[in-house]
Amino acid sequence: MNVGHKAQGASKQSAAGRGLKIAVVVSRFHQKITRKLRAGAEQSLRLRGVRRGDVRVVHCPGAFELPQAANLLARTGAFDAIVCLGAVVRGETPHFEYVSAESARGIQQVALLHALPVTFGVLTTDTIGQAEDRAGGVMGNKGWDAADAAVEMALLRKKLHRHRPAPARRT
Ligand code: INI
Repeated sequence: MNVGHKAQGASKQSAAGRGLKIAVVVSRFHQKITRKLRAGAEQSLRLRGVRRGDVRVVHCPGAFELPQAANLLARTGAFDAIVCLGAVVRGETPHFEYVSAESARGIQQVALLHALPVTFGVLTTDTIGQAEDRAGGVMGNKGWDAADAAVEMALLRKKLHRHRPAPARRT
């Protein structure tokens, strides 16, 4: 599958992600698009050295449920980062605004609540064509970008954790 990664820094290949455990949540709404986002994310993770066996993929109904699924994954404590993938396409109703805003807000909320990188690979477009362009088309693959950001943030989190002050000792 063409995941459009050439346009977005395939030069960043390195094994820095080896040993990281990454969860990927894929929304089933607009599945034709989100499947391509998933392919881009998986390829990006592989190129950064994340092992196939260290990637857990789960599905949820729509972008609205991405934060809920991410929250359940974060609570397991088993992952260094979570990648959220979805596609919200504007229709004739305000539904778009609610779904896209709650998805973005909820994903950031999970990240802050758990001090865990949770990245936003959710397309919010006016048309399906624009979504296709960003899921391995002329505008690259936002699933790839979200996975790349997850690895970078997971490494930053590990680095900063090493510099945490030791917990105060009880006397
Ligand atoms: N979910 C999406 O992921 N993308 C959409 O474009 C979309 N639209 O347009 O309705 C959508 N709706 C479903 C929503 O995410 C929830 O799954 C649903 O409301 C049940 O809670």
